Amino acid sequence: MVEANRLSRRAMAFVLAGGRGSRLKELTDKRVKPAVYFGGKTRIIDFALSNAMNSGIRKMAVATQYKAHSLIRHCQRGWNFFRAERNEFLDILPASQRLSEEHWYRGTADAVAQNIDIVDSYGVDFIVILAGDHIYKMDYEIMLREHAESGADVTVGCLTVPRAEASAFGVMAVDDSGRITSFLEKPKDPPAMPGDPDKALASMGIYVFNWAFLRDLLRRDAADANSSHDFGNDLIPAIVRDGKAMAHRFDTSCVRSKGAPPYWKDVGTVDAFWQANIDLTDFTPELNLWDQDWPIWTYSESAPPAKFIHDEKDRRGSAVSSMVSGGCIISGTEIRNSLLFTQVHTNSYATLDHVVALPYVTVNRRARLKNAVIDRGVVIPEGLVVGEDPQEDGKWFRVSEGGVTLITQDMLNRRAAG
Ligand code: ADQ
Ligand code: ADP
Repeated sequence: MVEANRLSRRAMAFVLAGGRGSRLKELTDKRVKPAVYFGGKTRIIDFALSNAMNSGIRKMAVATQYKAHSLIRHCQRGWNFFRAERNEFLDILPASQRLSEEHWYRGTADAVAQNIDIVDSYGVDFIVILAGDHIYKMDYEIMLREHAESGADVTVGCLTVPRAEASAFGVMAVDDSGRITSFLEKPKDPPAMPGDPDKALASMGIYVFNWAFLRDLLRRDAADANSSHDFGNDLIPAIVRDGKAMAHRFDTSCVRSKGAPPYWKDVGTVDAFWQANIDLTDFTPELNLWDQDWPIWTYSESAPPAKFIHDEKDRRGSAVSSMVSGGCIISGTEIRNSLLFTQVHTNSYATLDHVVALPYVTVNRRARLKNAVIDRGVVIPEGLVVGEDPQEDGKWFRVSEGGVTLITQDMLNRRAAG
């Protein structure tokens, strides 16, 4: 039971899930990044939504725009357990040009601005703005409390990152009280943290606002012809300049297993996506999906347990240091350090090594796959070898900078056609 005095009961989560996002290449050809599968059962957006749920928030909205079908279907199937009669819900807000017929969501702030009347109708005091595309576990109640206690106009979630990677983020400086004194969106030359030239303080793109304050700000921003209507580009820098913006350090609210470092990942590239999934097969993974105190909720099909079969020649079907989901059938295949989603079927004499196979993949006999991501529903033909000769792989498949091969059915069809 959630305590009645929790601020999360007076807050809503607004999840931004409408960005184009193209660095995941063909994995986002048909689905937006938040809808991409992650971790064997879940999709990326389940992390933000589960965090909200586990923090005690019972009002959620998801703003969608591009390639939203699989995301909407997933939310409808998996996040339909709210009780409307207790004023609990998850609302899907497609860019439907409700207020003006001129624009889709122009930027992240516009995605909220175009739904001001809807958010108003929820009657909340606080709004927690989240990105739908990060993997992490975080208790937003702690951030809400800090926000309320400091009397800030906005509180921005942040963490330290290597300075060399900081150009991808909003980078801030804070004073001793935690007040943000400067905020630069994606600076070419990110400022370092005091006393630590190799680190920078990065925005996670997570913001807590008093709703009344944000509503006024959004109305003014909507009328500003010079604004790109984006939180990171426009609104946050303006509040740092003219108001009171506080930083909230993720390491005080992250949910982690004992001794593990704070875990927050943007699985925005094929390499990062592959690595984060493979990391789950580690002896003690930094991201603990087994934690019953902070479950990651999702829609999952009902499927029988995974089955491992010795074939007729007594070839062993086995998986070591791997995660194998329900509905999988591993028949005479040797599998190492791999993650298999629901309903993956593999056959005799095949080997999988450091492979991420999305749902409904079939691997036919004698295929040898290494360091690969296989898209949903792909049928790997008999004898296909991947991960041994990057030049050959590159002829048909997408080989990432880090040497991971992404395989989709379209690529295999082109290869089959010669
Ligand atoms: P970016 O990583 O560039 O920077 P952005 O492209 O603004 O993030 O997307 C943030 C979220 O909003 C994503 O979930 C995306 O899908 C969604 N989104 C983008 N455009 C949208 C639109 N028009 N309508 C609806 N949703 C949209 C931001 C901040 C940085 C911060 C990083 C952290 O601007 O300051 O450091 O996030 O990752
Ligand atoms: P292999 O090519 O490795 O010999 P098969 O495709 O012949 O593998 O299947 C081996 C075993 O896997 C079967 O005997 C059966 O138990 C199980 N199996 C295969 N496909 C299915 C399926 N669609 N539903 C249930 N069980 C299946």
